[in-house]
Amino acid sequence: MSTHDEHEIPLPGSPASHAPRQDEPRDGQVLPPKPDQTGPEVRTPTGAPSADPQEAVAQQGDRLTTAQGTRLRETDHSLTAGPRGPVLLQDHHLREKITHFDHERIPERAVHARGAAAHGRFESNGRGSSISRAGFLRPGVVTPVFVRFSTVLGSRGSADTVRDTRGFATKFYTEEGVYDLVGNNIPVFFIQDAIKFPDVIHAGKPHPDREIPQAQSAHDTFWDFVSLHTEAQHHTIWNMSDRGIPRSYRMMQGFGIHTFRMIDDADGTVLVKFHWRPRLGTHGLTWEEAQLLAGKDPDFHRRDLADAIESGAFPQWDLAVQVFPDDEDQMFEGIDLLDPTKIVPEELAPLQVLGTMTLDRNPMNYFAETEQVAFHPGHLVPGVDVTNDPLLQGRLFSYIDTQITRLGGPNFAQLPINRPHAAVNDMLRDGVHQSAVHGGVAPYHPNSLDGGCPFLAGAGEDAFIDIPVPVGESRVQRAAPASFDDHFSQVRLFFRSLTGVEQQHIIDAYAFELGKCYEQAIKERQLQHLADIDETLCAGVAARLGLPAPAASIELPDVEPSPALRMVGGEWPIDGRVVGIVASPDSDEADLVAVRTRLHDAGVLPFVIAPTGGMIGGVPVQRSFDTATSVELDGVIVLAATDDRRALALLDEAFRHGKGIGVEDDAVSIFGSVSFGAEDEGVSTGSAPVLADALLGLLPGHRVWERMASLPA
Ligand code: HDE
Repeated sequence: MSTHDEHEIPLPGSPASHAPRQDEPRDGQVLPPKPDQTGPEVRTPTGAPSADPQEAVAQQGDRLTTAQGTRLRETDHSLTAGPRGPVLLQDHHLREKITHFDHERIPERAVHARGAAAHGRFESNGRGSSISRAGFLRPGVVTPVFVRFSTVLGSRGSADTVRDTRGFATKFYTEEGVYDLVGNNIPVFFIQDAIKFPDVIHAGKPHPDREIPQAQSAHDTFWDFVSLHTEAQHHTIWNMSDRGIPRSYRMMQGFGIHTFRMIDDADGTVLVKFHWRPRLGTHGLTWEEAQLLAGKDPDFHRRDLADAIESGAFPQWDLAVQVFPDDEDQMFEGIDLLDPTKIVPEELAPLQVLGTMTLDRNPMNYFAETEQVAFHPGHLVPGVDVTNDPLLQGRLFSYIDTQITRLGGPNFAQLPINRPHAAVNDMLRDGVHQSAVHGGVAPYHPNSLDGGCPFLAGAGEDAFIDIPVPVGESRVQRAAPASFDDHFSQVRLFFRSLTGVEQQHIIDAYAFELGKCYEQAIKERQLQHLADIDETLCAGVAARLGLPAPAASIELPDVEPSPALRMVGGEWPIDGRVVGIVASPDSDEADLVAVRTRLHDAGVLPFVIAPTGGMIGGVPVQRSFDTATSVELDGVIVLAATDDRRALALLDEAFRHGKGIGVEDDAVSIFGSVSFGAEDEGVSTGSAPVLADALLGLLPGHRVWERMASLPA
């Protein structure tokens, strides 16, 4: 054994013990810290930059330390008895590092495991003050928010673009405490009573024997449940529509689903339903796009949200409410407001906008923020309260309960992302992961030892109040009210309100999902429900399954369509849309720069696509033919003729998915090799600037709908 080995523990007085410390500058030996390692930024618990060093939560100083703050010189080699000897148990750094790693994962959420989130702010326009005393709804009040979007069924590593409901959960850090609006992108739910939640989720999750399929509803147990449980038919048809495969989290509506109660300054109450309206419009993928993306970019929605925010295309939503009188029967136009499987059409109760939310900051750390955030529909502030909706009542129990397992104890409200911005003075004490150091000796009420503190809010001070709503003189029972019985007329309302192309997509989705089931009886049972919803719907799906279409078994009234339910139609801002520019090293650089600049100036992200990576003149290539995919693009401009099959496939897909395509005059020879021509709808030819303008004219409509197959009018 060499007595001067570099990794040997030096004895006092031996030459090695005089070696310079690693952090002492030594010529050519110490690398400067990387830019993101120089003095970490000081941030508040929820990640906002702060000038106050007391608010720092992690990573003080720029030298590596143990968890106890002892500086380290070495972290790449375990402590061994000699260069080839065994590792010593005394290596506390090794053991600390590995032990911590062994416990890095926490249980994923039982539902909504896969998600992405962002910070932002909600600015109130003050209109809510007439119906609610909530401080965050007063005129001009700006409240920090954290929003987490999610799928429901898949596990944490599943693909983003699967057909599923999306979670849309918002945490408002108001001055009166945290308010959580824990909603979905679909305004109704599968079930009317929380007691059935484990059933519907067990049915939707992978089969217990082989644990397949992942993150899908296209399997027997799901369709077994929803066909046996007719109240699920309404939510299910929304899932089968393009709402089940959103184009982007930024282009999704959000709904509180349940009816909530608002309380004004004079204790007057109204009932409300919450809606988030995306400024960019509500848009879906096509099913083929969604399937391709699940393989080519399983992180598509997560990436889209982060990229848009990073590039300054901050997504925005208006928060709106439908308002109803708080009558004793809690019905509106024959619709039971306590039934979470029903909507109130916007034509009957228009949306009233209360303010606007802007998401403008990506999380700094996925685990600390997106994974550890804990929402709960019972996180309420003065002025917003719950109703007797039996689904909501069950949720009020579930969320805290699940966090105790998921976040390892009852103190998860102390995690930085969950900490209220309002002052907290509770009497909750101790427990696993207690990180507060509470003063005083009397965490009970009333007390005299701590001078009576904490005191209760006095009359005239704002505080949460329990409104004495009547509960009637009922007897206990296990049954739903008769007003929850109609499971079909709003399903019909949804289908018949949509455009032909949206209806066709619903037929395609049922055909796929039921086509993946093995049990004939399940398909037939579901076809019977489709017959009761709409004859054309049933006939379209039955034909694709190769089964006879049954006749309707119930008589439903005709419905007044609700055009507000349509996604197709209208023009929308195009901020953050992505356009591919197919070019080659032979392309005219001036044309390329002109197209790029024109798109960029319009708020669109231009991606230069070329046979290989590198540069075209001074322009960097973002995607090579190896990495480019049609499904991340909203339109394509071709500046270079090509016969590469990958580029031609990209163009064919873009055409099939209804995307605008522009082909420069020099590149028209591609028409001989693709499935479309210059005369097709939404395909233009001409000079580079003309093509950019033509495409910018198409993007606000989301797709060239004329090209997509539609039900006959
Ligand atoms: Fe949830 N739900 N849920 N849910 N939910 C959870 O809480 C539950 C329901 C929703 O991004 C869980 O922290 C029950 C409706 C969202 O962290 C859990 C019932 C709506 C999220 C739970 C429902 C939602 C959850 C799992 C039937 C729309 C993700 C992890 C009564 C209004 C929040 C967690 C995030 C998460 C229970 C029904 C929305 C198990 C019992 C209806 C957006 O507690």
